Amino acid sequence: LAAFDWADPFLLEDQLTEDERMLRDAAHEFAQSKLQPRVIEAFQNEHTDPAIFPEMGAAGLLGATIPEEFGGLGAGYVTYGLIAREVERVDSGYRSMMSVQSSLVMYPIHAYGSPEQHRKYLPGLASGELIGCFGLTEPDAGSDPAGMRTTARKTGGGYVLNGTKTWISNSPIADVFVVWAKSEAHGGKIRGFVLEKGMKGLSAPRIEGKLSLRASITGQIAMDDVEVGEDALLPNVEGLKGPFGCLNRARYGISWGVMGAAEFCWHAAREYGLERKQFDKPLAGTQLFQLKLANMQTEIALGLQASLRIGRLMDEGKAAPEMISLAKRNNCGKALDIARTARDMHGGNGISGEYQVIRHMVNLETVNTYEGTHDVHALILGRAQTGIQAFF
Ligand code: TGC
Ligand code: FAD
Repeated sequence: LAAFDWADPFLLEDQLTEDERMLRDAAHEFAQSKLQPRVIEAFQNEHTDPAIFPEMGAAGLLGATIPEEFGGLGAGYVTYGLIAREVERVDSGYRSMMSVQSSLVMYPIHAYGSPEQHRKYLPGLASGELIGCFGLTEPDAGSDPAGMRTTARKTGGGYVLNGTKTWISNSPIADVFVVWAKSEAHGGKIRGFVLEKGMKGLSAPRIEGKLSLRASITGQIAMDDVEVGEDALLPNVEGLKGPFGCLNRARYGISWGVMGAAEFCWHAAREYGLERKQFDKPLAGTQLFQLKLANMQTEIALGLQASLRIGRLMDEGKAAPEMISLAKRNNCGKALDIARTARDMHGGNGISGEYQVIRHMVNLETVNTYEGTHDVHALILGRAQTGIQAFF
């Protein structure tokens, strides 16, 4: 039998292609050299550096699955997941910036947009010269986006949009706004629109004072009679399947990302326990400490295998949204437990920003909630196996 690699129990490494490993290594190097040095201060001061977008763009991290002709990498979904894992190993907020840009802005423009929209937006979004955001959630429509109130009214040459989106990642610094609205001209169906910073009636105030995801800026999108041309409409999708098509990709990426945050916490707890002595022996030499490390290792190894499997199925066109719900839900919940346990294993030091585990812990509270809460994904899985919807 082969030797056991404690850090990679199921030899995930061997299941990746050479290209995937190479792109993963580049993402790791970028995240550790460019993001890790600024994150402690960024989180402490609730500061988002917009320069991160062009830096990510130059490193090839934006729009990994978008074809090369539009500035993407033309890579598969496993590569996208590996990038999310490396970025979130540093901070969930930085992964959020990357995944909104890639899955929630570039993906819908590519999948549902016109050739003109492709040319106009995708290269700038891929390079990070343009920053994007995705407006689905509203003050009175979170888990139930079908209840949205934002409307698009047809005019002679286009549409007038009215409504408020809230809790929108990147919105205060965004140039490009992918917004979902009920369109009267399409029988009240949900349609996507691409708005641009500076349009009359469009503003994006910042939400201050978050105690989670502080390195990623969040805001509202307020639309007060925003007039757009026909060319702002995403022509190729109608209904909730438009935003959900984007969410499938982002949720999948999150399932990898949170495992990166969890791995950070696991490794930190292990190292801390090997160094720190109490009762004349290393904490890592106690049964309770080892039980916690074994639980972390187990959940991470299983979670990564699930994400890898789904990524391969996505590349083959065989992934179902429920598979993604299962992995998003379970990996977020397990990562949150792991971060909380790692915080505890660091004792008093665990509450200090310097040790970083409490930052991951509070970040993961957001990740467990956005893109469909832990409970909402349970209801999606419950519906799939009983045939009975229990949302209302
Ligand atoms: P339901 O009746 O289930 O479906 C309505 C239509 O949508 C289609 N659909 C999907 N299509 C593709 N992929 C999916 N995952 C889909 N889920 C549903 C469905 O086939 C149907 O199509 P059609 O053609 O028949 O009309 O809709 P419902 O209203 O009953 O939905 C219920 C529920 C709870 C599942 C859903 O609304 C839900 O998932 N809620 C969670 C909301 C959510 O995830 N919001 C995310 C906001 S964005 C965000 O958080 C970004 S944070 C990013 C970051 O910073 O990283
Ligand atoms: P609610 O839907 O009000 O849920 C509150 C609680 O009730 C939860 O525990 C939920 O599980 C539970 N619940 C809801 N419905 C049911 C039910 N039927 N049965 C049982 N329990 C239920 N949105 C965007 O559109 N774009 C973004 O870029 C974006 N970025 C975000 C960034 C951050 C930092 C945060 C915090 C959120 C972001 N969101 C974004 C919004 C996010 O998607 C929503 O917060 C999320 O979908 C939950 O909606 P809600 O906050 O309205 O909670």
